[in-house]
Amino acid sequence: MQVAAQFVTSAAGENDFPRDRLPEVAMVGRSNVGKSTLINALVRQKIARVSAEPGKTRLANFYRVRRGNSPAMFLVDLPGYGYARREQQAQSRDEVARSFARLTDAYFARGKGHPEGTIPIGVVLLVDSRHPGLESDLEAWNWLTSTGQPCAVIGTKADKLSRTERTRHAREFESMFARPVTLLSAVSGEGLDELWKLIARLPNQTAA
Ligand SMILES: Nc1nc2c(ncn2[C@@H]2O[C@H](COP(=O)(O)OP(=O)(O)OP(=O)(O)O)[C@@H](O)[C@H]2O)c(=O)[nH]1
Ligand SMILES: [Mg+2]
Repeated sequence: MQVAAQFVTSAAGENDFPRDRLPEVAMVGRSNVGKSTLINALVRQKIARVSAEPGKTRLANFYRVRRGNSPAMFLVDLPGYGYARREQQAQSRDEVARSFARLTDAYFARGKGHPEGTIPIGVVLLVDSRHPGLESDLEAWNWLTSTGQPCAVIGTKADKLSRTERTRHAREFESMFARPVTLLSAVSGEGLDELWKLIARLPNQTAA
């Protein structure tokens, strides 16, 4: 299916968020989990910057996408959590966590209380398929679900798993998040169609 996609803006805070009131799906996850790579795989273009060095995406990047005849929407690449730049270690990790929290708080606040009505926002938490059970992923999940937005979890980099790991990790993720977790790969393309379907319905779903 044809996908049209363009970069719209990089936002450092609420004043920079786009004014178009389109449905949005935000990609959230630890630094290096594969958020930007996944957006590129979904739209089959290199629009999101992927770097060898983790922690590069420090802003909320908005991409306007249209798949086939579906209505236009935004995919949003949010900064990764759990990462402090080496040169910023003089600054505490807490400060990095706080600046991440400020941006994401401002981002999720837009879903609510706007005079023109709420913006439908869905959240996809990305977790690394190789590493089930990370405390930081569970904390992120608990925080995201507490925002009241509809949320889903997917596992990235499934191409790196053996068959036995795949079965075992899928089970571990399922018990961790109390729901099935689709494992997919930006490299092999496995699971991308399923993710598109999820993206289309998530923003208008009621929160779990
Ligand atoms: N094998 C494999 N590697 C992947 C996959 N997705 C991403 N990667 C690799 O993982 C690394 C991190 O990917 P990014 O897309 O930059 O991760 P990110 O979540 O955007 O990272 P930050 O912007 O730092 O938060 C890159 O080296 C990617 O090539 C995947 O599905 N399979
Ligand atoms: Mg990135």
